[in-house]
Amino acid sequence: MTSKEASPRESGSVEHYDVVIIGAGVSGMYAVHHFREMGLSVRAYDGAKDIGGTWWYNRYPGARVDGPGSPYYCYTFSDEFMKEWDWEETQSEWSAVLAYLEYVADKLDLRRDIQFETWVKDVRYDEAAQRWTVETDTGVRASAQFLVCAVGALSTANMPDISGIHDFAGETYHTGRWPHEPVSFAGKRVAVIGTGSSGIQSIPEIAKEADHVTVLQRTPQFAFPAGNRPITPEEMEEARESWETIRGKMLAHPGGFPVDTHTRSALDDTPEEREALYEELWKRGSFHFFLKSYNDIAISEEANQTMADFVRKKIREVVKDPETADKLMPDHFVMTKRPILENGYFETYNRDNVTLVDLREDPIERFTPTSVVTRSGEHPIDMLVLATGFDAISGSMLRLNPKGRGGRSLKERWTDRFHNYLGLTIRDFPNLFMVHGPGSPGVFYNMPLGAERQMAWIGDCIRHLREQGQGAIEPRAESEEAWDNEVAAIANATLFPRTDSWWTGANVPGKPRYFSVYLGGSLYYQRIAEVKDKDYDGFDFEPAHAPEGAGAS
Ligand code: NA7
Repeated sequence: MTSKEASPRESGSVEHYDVVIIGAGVSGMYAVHHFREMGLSVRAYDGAKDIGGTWWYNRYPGARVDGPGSPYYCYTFSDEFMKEWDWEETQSEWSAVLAYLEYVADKLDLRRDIQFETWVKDVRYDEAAQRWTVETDTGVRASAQFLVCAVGALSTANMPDISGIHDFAGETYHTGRWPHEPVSFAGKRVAVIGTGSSGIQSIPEIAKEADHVTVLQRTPQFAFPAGNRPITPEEMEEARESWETIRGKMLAHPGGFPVDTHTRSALDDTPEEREALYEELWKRGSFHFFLKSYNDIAISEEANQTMADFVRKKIREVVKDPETADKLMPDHFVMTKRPILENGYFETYNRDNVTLVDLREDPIERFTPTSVVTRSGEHPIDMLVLATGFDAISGSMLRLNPKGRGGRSLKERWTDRFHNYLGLTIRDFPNLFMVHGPGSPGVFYNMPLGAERQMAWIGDCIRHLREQGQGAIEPRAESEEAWDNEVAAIANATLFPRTDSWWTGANVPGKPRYFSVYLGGSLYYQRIAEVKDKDYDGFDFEPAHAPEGAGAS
């Protein structure tokens, strides 16, 4: 690396770095390590008290890895982590994931380059200096040539705007901002709004303790057995021994998981064969249902129907009251909302202390200080749990709202679409890089691995810039348009855009409604490598105004 200084300089009250990273979650932590290894001076800022991002905030009861799970929801860049860290369950609880991230942070001494409890309130590009200026709520100001936004795809809470909600006088919690102090449900009447992953994970836990739980459901969901179980020491040992092969498989798989890609259509099998396979995968639990079944569930309506019918039948088998079971019947294409792994969710409706309100038939009219009122009547409550999700994928970038060339804000650029190139860069915002933002596979890929792969590209780009004596890089308008078309073409060949979901922005009123994730999986990493190999095809460069590293601010 050509950087002359790996430690920051100070001028006046401004600290100077090569790279400022916003966010110290899974991606931001890796960014600190990666750019530091390159010899760059780095500083990360995070509003939380410590590392973890999503895992710092989402500590609601029942919160677990809601995907293919441990031990593969992990960093892959260090063999040592795999050798040393023992995962204990296949669907680790939030506290276990946080413990792993704390171990990584200690091991790499990451915290010395992260400033916690510091909210970045303004970032602006200084065109003359070719640098970003960062203002924080603690008064710390920084300047950096590169800005890496690891702000979280699921970080900005979606708060429902319901009449009287602020008048409700009882305890109110959003699952994505769960308190660090214990929350007691004992003897309380609790209402939960939302039946996505967070609602479906927390409702069974709350129901075990609460006096009564009223579930306010807008959309019934497909949920699959999590199949959580302990990982035996032998299994952990086996994973360690075959780590090289496993990592190779993760890199090859479209979603970044160590399984073979499925190659059969659901329609190639007879109904009996399909039933047998679904039954087997249902028993195994976890994401096997998607990763090891058929390749056209998200593409063909007919294939989709076979899986959807199977799951609906399973829900009916579990839920004893037929009226409640009716309300729980999902009617969208299975998999086109984020698949959910559950631990006793449907059984919870067999308890006497749980009531399901179908908001499609019986909408919320208002809150009072002591109740929620739906069309059919009043439900007195002591506590409100908002499991209402996030302004996902683009929301945290818009909350940061960087100001680029000419002081133009991201909110001004992202009115109709989340314009970007490669899911990494945005025109008018030179030297700014997004991680897991719109236009990238983000939430459709194993996120720690995705962060590593995106960071490798960003690091190469920075190196290229410095080696070529360039001061700034920025995508062309036509590159953004072509990328947008590519993202749309891949998505439109599937059933995903046809369902209202947080993937399509439908959960947030007023948000542009379209599928902004790059669905091509590992193809994405080939595409960004091609761009790099063609000397950053589609980008404009600007020669450095001042010698490398010499900030003008
Ligand atoms: P999700 O999956 O977005 O779920 C939010 C839930 O809240 C969902 O059932 C929504 O219904 C419901 N919701 C949202 N706003 C309202 C209002 N205003 N009224 C009634 N119901 C509402 O968020 P999660 O936190 O559960 O999970 C997010 C991701 O985190 C998850 O997918 C994993 O990747 C980890 P809707 O379906 O929009 O009708």
